[in-house]
Amino acid sequence: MTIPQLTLYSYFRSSAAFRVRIALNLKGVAYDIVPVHLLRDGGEHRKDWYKVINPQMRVPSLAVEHGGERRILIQSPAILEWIEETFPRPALLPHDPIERSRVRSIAAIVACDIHPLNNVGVLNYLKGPLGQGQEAVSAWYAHWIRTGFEAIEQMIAPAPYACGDRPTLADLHLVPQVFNARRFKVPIDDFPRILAATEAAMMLEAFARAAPEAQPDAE
Ligand SMILES: N[C@@H](CCC(=O)N[C@@H](CS)C(=O)NCC(=O)O)C(=O)O
Repeated sequence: MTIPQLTLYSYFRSSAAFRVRIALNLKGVAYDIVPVHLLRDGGEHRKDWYKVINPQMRVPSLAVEHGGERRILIQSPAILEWIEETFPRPALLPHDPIERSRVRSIAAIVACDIHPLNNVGVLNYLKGPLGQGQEAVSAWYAHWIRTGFEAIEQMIAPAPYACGDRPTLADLHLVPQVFNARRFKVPIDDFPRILAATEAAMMLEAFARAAPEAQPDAE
């Protein structure tokens, strides 16, 4: 198979982009990064040049160039599926369908029930049009992380990764969400399983190289 040329539109602190960086690193696939700053100058993701790439004006986006054709993928779950289907090894899902479903459910708690409530646009809407102060916004942020983590903590038994002896989509979602929690000083010390799985994953070069501080646009 000819390997497509990949360009990831990323922001170092974006946890959705972090998931995709981990997946590409685990698969050993090369990619270029084009940083898109979410705060500078009103947000580069809102500029016309980026809107052409991603009509939703969010990161990540993944440009796939192959045989003279350039296609853009958006939405990290859809991008991760494309990565898994295009580069099947190492697999990011277990073989057993029940286990696959468990992994997907942990990923979905993060991607569908925590992250969408806490992204930049939502927090700005709380602060701006809804007139909420920093204290209320921080409480909101912590509430949704802790609510999701309470469920995930009961669903995993690190061995050493969230769902067994290999990193899966569960770890790809969990680790960036833990980074976000720490950045916003959300108390998570009472989730020892989540912390153990995160620590194990971060020992892997693929995760460490995807971390916000290792990015070319890190500040
Ligand atoms: N469901 C989307 C979420 C993407 C998303 O919200 N990305 C954030 C950064 S982590 C973003 O671009 N926020 C910009 C904004 O909310 O204006 C995905 O998983 O790709």
